[in-house]
Amino acid sequence: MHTPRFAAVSLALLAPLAAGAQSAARITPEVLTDKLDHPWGVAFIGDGRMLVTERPGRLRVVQANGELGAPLQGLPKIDAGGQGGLLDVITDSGFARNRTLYFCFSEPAASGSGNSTALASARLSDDLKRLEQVKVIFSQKPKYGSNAHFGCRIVEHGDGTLFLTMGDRYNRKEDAQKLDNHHGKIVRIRKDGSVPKDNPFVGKQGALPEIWSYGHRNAQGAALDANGRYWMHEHGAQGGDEINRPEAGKNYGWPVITHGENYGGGKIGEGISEKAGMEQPVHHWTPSIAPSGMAFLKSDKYGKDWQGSLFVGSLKFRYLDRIELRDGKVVKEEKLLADHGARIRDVKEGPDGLLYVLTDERRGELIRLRPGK
Ligand SMILES: [Ca+2]
Repeated sequence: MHTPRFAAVSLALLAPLAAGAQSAARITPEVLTDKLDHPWGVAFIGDGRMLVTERPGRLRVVQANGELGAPLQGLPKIDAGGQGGLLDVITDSGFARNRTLYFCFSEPAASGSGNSTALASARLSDDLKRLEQVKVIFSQKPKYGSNAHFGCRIVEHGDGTLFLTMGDRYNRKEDAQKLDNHHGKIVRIRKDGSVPKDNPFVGKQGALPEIWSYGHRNAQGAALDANGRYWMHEHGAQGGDEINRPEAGKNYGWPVITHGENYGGGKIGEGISEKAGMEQPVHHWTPSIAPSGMAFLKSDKYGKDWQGSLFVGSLKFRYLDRIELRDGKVVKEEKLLADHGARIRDVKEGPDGLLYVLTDERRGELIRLRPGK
């Protein structure tokens, strides 16, 4: 059995931030396991157990003490490689009754080459060893030959629909402004894969009816806030990573407007950052932090002033960002886990009110953040 390892948070690294020392003392990272290969998403299935995806194409049950189960049987064919593979997983809001989960992955084309992001539902077997009734309920169109920008964060909305983020596939950024494809979009579907009648482009000639919002680049984080509103963040290019609160039918600007530039310099699109008919982000990061994972903290386990904070992982700068919002604007950011030195892939609040973090490494970790030293 794997013994959890404890590490103290260095106060020195967090000292430049206002109130950083006070907050740093508030968490102790408890590494439950470091035996995950590029873990991407974590979901909670009761009794302290979790489901964790590994990008190469495995889904495992992890016990409360960090012990890993064997990979679950029953996954569909996955086109793993580059940024693609088995990506996010969530449990249904009725999981305790129906044992249903949803996962997304890079799906190979049925024939020929190419892939795209797909979303599947399944039932977790009673013995926790396999997936049953696996059904692909949505496939991003078109299939395309790229191993980048799959997006792939799943959120169940309060109305029972599923929101899925999808990237622009890196080389197809112009598609993000066109409604005849799913590149650079957020889609909203029902749990059986059907299209809700009140989706914004239902009945519009030439538009795919699953689309909720468009003009996105590559979103690897999404979450509901305490009021049930849907938020997400997305990678910019060089600079211009964004937090958005996508609303039905709206255009979030990529690649026409951005606060970033091309890798190595040079303007993107029209080289402008605002335009009529295109939404401004709630917040943008330049330089890019390469965000992944997103959670609004509901519990007061870390003190009242952390309750409601937004947590976002940084892959590039290797920290967990705690973000305070007021009136829909970012008023404060605080770097956590900076001395842990790992690319943060996902962050979720568990049923115990504690935060859980995945690190994007070959020996990837599942970390529980314990309150206090
Ligand atoms: Ca934008």
